[in-house]
Amino acid sequence: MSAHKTHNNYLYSVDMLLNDETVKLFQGIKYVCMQGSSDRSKVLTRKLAKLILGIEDEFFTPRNLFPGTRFTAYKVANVLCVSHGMGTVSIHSLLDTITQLLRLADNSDLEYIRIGTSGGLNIAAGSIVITDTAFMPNLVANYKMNILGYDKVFPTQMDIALSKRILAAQPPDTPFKLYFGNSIAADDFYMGQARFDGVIKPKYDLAKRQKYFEQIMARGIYNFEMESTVLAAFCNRASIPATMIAVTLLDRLRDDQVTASAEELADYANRVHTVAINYILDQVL
Ligand code: R2B
Ligand code: URA
Repeated sequence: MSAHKTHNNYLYSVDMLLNDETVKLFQGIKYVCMQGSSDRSKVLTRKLAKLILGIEDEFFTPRNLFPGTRFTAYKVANVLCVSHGMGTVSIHSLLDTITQLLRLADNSDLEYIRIGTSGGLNIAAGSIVITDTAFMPNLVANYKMNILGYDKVFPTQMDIALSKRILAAQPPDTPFKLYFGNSIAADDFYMGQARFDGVIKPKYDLAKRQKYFEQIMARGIYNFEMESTVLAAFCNRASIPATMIAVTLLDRLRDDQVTASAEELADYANRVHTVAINYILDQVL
């Protein structure tokens, strides 16, 4: 690594000193799969090891490439499976950090795919939504960030070509519904997603919430989650193709609580992995 490439030699969020040895670990990456949970990232890494490299589970122990405990990164073939925590603030730091690292490691042809969970709007639990454009909770299709006291807005269109390639890689007999539409990145899981089951009693009532849901659906938004705006905004500015594949855990027109059984939730988590894996295998093999 040459000194002129960066003015940082320590990446705080992942507690990593940059030197030839650490940067080398991140060479040869094309696909970056991002999930909130570190455990789910490890599971995906194991599945990919088996499918791409033919390595059985008992012979493969994914190794976290980050020394810190906040985020994790597991590498398998040309895929990096990283965790990003919860919410726009968390994923933003991870996106910057991982992009610095991947660029230092001379990866120039990258694709970022967030593989997540969400609350659906008027679609069956267990459906998959691939995001076209991410909306803020005020129903504007951009990401607003305050820099030096000034509000700045950034476009939040995901990479359509990447989303289309992912859709095209799915078999015709996929046993769940796949939608291509918009998503909304909320500020939190409770009032930020118009719930009634948080600790603070909301001032809105069911009728007001229904009106909000209708305004959301009128914009072609299929699901609530908490990171898509920043993913799109950051990747647009960094010129990295990015999209999001999210499974819905419930239909928010019916429920606030996630009532799916442990088996159903495990099945939903597998679905979203399967969609990403179908794409990566289609490209890699
Ligand atoms: C989906 O699920 C998480 C909240 O439970 C959040 O990270 C998201 O976007
Ligand atoms: N993740 C969310 O952000 N919202 C939901 O309703 C479910 C998962």
